[in-house]
Amino acid sequence: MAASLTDDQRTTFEREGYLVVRGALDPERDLAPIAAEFGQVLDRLANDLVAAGELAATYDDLPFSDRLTRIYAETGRDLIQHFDCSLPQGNIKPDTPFWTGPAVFALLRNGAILDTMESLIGPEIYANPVQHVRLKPPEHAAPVDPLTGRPKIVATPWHQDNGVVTEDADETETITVWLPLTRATLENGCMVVSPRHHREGLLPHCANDTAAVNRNGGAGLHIPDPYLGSRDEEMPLPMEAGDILIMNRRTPHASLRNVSDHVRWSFDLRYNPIGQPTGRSAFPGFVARSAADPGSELHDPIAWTDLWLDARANLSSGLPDPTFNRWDRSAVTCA
Ligand SMILES: O=C(O)CCC(=O)C(=O)O
Ligand SMILES: [Fe+2]
Repeated sequence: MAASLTDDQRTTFEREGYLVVRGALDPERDLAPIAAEFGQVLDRLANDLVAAGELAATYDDLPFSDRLTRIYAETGRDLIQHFDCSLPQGNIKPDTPFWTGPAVFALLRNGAILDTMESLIGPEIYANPVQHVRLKPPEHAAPVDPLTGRPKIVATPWHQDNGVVTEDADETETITVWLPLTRATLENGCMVVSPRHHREGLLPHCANDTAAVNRNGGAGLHIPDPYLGSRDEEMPLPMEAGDILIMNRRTPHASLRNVSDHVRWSFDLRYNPIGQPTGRSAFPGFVARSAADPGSELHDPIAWTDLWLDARANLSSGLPDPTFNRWDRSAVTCA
């Protein structure tokens, strides 16, 4: 295992609930193909928006971040679903967009990431379907949420990843891997963690998305302020392309607002030991690595896309939406 963690790194991870591994990935080899693939997705989207009369020009002379910012600002639309490697949690239609291209699949199967996971959960590794790309636009260009009048896709509110899955996965040893495609800074909305609180169990989360914004400016499913540690414990984590952040499922974390002029671009992936519930059974995971049964590993990006196409067909067939989390919108802690 070329990229396995040292004993020191493992001890730090276990004590702090998170660890940043600097330079775990090679930006040119591991990240550039994703940027190229996303350039094509954005190109198609821009052409479709022009054809639909929603965009004046395709802006194909602009670099990715400027082009996307321009398109966010001009359309006022939340376009993230066109890029995300997951379906949304509800209202799924037969043509709901998502992106599960070969470069994204290669990232999920990245050897250095899987080696890191192997040093924490062993050699039987499942790629958990709770996975996202985040293209957080500069706040001045972000689409406005009609319900709240506030910009959308800005700060991610404080939460534990254990809190955004169903209860069956409470004891699943899910590890989160967060990685920036381009530099993540205090200004453009890097991650923030609350170290050493991961041993205190699952905290209450509020699902009420119109509630007062969380203390970092985020809205949506969040841990109410009284359950969070003190503000001076918050640890912001600026990161470079190539760095990875790994987190325990119970580490409280958030991300800052993007007050810069460019998009904060990241992926968050999750892995758990094969056979343990993922906490999102309506969505497909796959065996990423198995020493016991190498033949069960998924190596074909098209087969992966097919799993998501099947999920989309099932979830858009008119049955009630599955449950995605346990929180009751009217809970007293959320008032
Ligand atoms: O990227 C973000 O803003 C939030 C990511 C996150 O919550 C996670 O990786 O679990
Ligand atoms: Fe998270």
